[in-house]
Amino acid sequence: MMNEWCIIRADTLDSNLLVALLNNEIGAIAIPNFAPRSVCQTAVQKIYKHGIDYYQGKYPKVGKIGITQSEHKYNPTQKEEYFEKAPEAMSVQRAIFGDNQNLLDRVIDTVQGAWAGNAGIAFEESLQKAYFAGLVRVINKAMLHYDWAPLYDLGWQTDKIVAQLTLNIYLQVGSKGGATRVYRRFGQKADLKHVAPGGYFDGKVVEGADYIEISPEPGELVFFNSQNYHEVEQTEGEDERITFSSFIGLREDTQTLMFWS
Ligand SMILES: O=C(O)CCC(=O)C(=O)O
Ligand SMILES: [Fe+2]
Repeated sequence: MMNEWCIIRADTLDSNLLVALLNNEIGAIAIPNFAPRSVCQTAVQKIYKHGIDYYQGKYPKVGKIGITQSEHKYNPTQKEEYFEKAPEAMSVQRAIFGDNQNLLDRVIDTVQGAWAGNAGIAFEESLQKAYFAGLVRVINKAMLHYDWAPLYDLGWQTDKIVAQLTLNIYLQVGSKGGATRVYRRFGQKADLKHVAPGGYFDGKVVEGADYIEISPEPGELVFFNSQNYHEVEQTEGEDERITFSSFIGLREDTQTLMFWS
C-alpha cells in the first residue's frame, strides 16, 4: 500500500498512516466528511459575519482570520507580539468553530488517537505561553511554496521539529478548480535563489517531481507534509474557497506532536 506516493483516503487516522506521512512515504491522508455539512455552513456564516483580514503584500490575495507565525518571524519583537495576540485569536477561533465539539479539538483528538506520544497545542516554554492554532483562510489561488518552521530560526519551540505537516478542512469550495497540488520534493535552503517577487518559488524547483492533486471536498480533512512544495490552483465560481487549518510539528526527543498556525 505504501509503495506509491499517493493520497490515502481513510475513515480515521492510524499510526501507520501518520508515520508514513511524517516520513514522506505517502502524499496525503484524506478523511472525507470529517466536518459535518452543518458545521461547515455555520462556520462560513460566522466567518463572513466576523469579517476577513488580508495578508499584507500577498498576491494573489489571501484572506484569513487568526494570526500566523509566518507574519511574526522577522524579529524578536514580532515573536512577542504573536504570543500577546494568541489568546484573543484563540477565542475568536472558538467562537467560530464551537466551544463544545470544537473543530480543532476534534482534530487534535483524532491525531492523539493515532499517536503514542502527546498531541496538543504548541507551548513556548521560554515565554510560558501557548501558540495560536486553527487559522481560517480564503485562498482562491496560492503560488508555489513550502512551509518549514525551523527556517525562521528565532528561537521558537517550532525550531526543534524534525517533520512538519499541514492540515486543512475545506469549509466551502468553489464550483470548479481549487485543487491543492503537492510535489514530492522538499524545499531546500539553496532554492531560495529561485524565489520570485512575493516570496513564492519559480516552477524550476519542482521540475520533474512527482505530484498529487487533492480536489477540495466540503468537510474533508486533509493532511500533507508541508516541507514538500505545494500550490493551490485557481478556484472558479461565486463561492470562495475557505479552509480551516493548522500545522503539526514532530519533536523527536519527546515524541510530541505540536499544533500551531
Ligand atoms: O489550502 C490548501 O489546500 C493548502 C494551503 C497551504 O499552503 C497549506 O496548508 O500549507
Ligand atoms: Fe502552505
